[in-house]
Amino acid sequence: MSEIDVVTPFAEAGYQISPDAAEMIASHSSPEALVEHILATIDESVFVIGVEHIDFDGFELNYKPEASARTSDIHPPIAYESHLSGYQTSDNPVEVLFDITDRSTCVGEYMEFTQYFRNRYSKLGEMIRGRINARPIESLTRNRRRVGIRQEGGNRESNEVSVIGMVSDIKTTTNGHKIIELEDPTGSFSVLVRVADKELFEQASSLVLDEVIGATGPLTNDGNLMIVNKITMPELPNGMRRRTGSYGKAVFISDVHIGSSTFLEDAWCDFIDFLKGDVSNEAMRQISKEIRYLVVAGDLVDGIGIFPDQEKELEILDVYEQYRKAAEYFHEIPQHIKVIIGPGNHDAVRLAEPQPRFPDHITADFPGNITFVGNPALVNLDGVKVLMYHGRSIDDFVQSVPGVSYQEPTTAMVEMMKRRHLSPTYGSRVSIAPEKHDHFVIDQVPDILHCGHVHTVGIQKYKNVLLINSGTWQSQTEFQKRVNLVPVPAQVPVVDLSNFKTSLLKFE
Ligand code: D5M
Ligand code: FE
Ligand code: ZN
Repeated sequence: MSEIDVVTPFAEAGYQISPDAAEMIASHSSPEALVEHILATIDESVFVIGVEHIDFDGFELNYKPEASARTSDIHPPIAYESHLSGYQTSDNPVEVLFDITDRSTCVGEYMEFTQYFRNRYSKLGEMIRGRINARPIESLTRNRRRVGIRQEGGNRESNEVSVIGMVSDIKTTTNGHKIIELEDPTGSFSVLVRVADKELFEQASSLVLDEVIGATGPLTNDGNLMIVNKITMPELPNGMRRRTGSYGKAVFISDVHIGSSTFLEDAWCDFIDFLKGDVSNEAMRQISKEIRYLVVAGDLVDGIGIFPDQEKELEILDVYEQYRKAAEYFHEIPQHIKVIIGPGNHDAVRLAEPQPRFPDHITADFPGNITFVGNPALVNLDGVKVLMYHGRSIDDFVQSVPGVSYQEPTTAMVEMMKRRHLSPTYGSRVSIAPEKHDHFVIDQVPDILHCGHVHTVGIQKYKNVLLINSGTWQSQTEFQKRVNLVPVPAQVPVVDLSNFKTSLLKFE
C-alpha cells in the first residue's frame, strides 16, 4: 500500500491523516488490516489522525491469529488454573501508556505557564474545532466597527459567529445574566448568557475557570459582546464503541492511609485475605480466583506534615516506616495479581501535579508484581485502558459546579469527561506544575476512569466510560468530622473485564 492509498480510506471516512501516520501505516506488514482496525477503533473526536492515535497494541492483539482466541469464553478457566497452579507473568500484562515520570521539564518560570496553557488550548480546542466554525478572537475585536455596521443592516442570524476560548472570568450582571470572558492565543472577548435562556444558563452556571469551550451566537450591534445561543464542550464522542475481549477481574482501591491511627487495619487484612483466596464465603472465593489486577489510585500512606497537627493522628510517625509497613502488606498479595500504584497528595512525591511515581528508595521494598506509575497515569491492562487520577480536583468541582457532591463522587468525574480534562482550574486546590504538555487533558478516551481522594464510593457509566471512585481504608478523621465529611471505608469495586459489570465488596 502506498501512502496515497493509505490516505484515501481515511478521507472517505471523513478523517485527515498526518504524513507520519500515513508513512507508518504504509510501511506496516499488514497495512489494509491496520487501516480497517484504525477506522473501527478511532476516537470519533479525532480530526487529524496522528501516530499517537494509532492503537498498534490493540491491532497486534486482535489481528494475530493466535491472539484472536482471546475471548471471554475461553479465558476464565485459564485464569482459574493460573491461580491454583502458579502463574505466568505474561498472563496479566501491564503497560504504562502515559505518565509524567522522567518527563518533567518544568522549573517554574513564567513562560512555562504560557506554554502550558497554549498546549491545553490547542488540544482541547482541536476537539471542539470540528463541530463549530470558530474564528480567532482577534478577528472579532479587529473588525469590531465593521461587524457592527454589517449587523445593523443585515439579518441577525447570518451574523452569528463562533469562538473557542479558555474561560478566564465568570461574572453575574445585576440582572442575573452570566458574562463569560473567553481567551484564545489572539485575544479575549466577552460573551453573555441570558438568565431567561434556562438550559443554556444552567450550562453556563456549571462552567469553571480555565476550561476550554466553544461559544456561538450573534454579536451585539457595537460588536463588543456575543449573545450566546450555544456552548460547545470538548465532550466524549457519542456512540463510542467499547473495546472488549478481556477476561477476569480488576479490583480498584485508593486512600489506604497506612500509618494513620484511623487506618482500618482489620478490614484491610480481611481484604488481603480475600485477595489470597483465604475467605470463607464461597461466592467471594470464586471472585477472588478471577482477580488479575489491583489498581491503587493514591494516598497509599498517611504521610507526615500533610496538615497541621497530623502527628496527633498518626500510628507510625516516620513516613518511610509507613511505606515499609505498606510493602509488608503487599508482599502478602499473590504474585499473579498485578498491582498498579499511583501517588496521591499524602504520598512522598512532589505535591504539584502531575506527580511522578514513587522514588526507587521507596519502591525497592515492594514486591516485583507492582508497577508504580505517576498521577495521573494511563495504563493498558491487557486491552482495557484505565485512566488513574487521585482526584484532588474533585474538591474544586464540588465547590464550583452545582449538583456535584462528595456523596456522589462520580458526578465530579462526569464533569472531567465533559471537559476532557481532569483538573481545569489553576490556582485553586490543585497545585498544577506547568509542564510542556497538559497531562490532565483526556486525549485518549479510557475504558475506565479511576479516582479516589474524597473517601466516598461511586460507580457510574458515562457514555461508555466506567467511572469509579474507590473510597478509603480510613475512618473519619478529626478534620473530616469538622467539615462533616462522612467517609465510606472498606468497600471495594470489582470490575469484570469482559463486560465491565461492577460489583461492590464490603470488608467492614
Ligand atoms: O482527603 C480526603 C478528603 O478530605 C478530601 O475530600 C479532601 C478533604 N480534606 C482533607 N484534608 C483537608 C484540608 N486540610 N482542607 C480541606 N479539605 C481537606 P485526603 O487527601 O485523604 O486528606
Ligand atoms: Fe485520601
Ligand atoms: Zn487525597
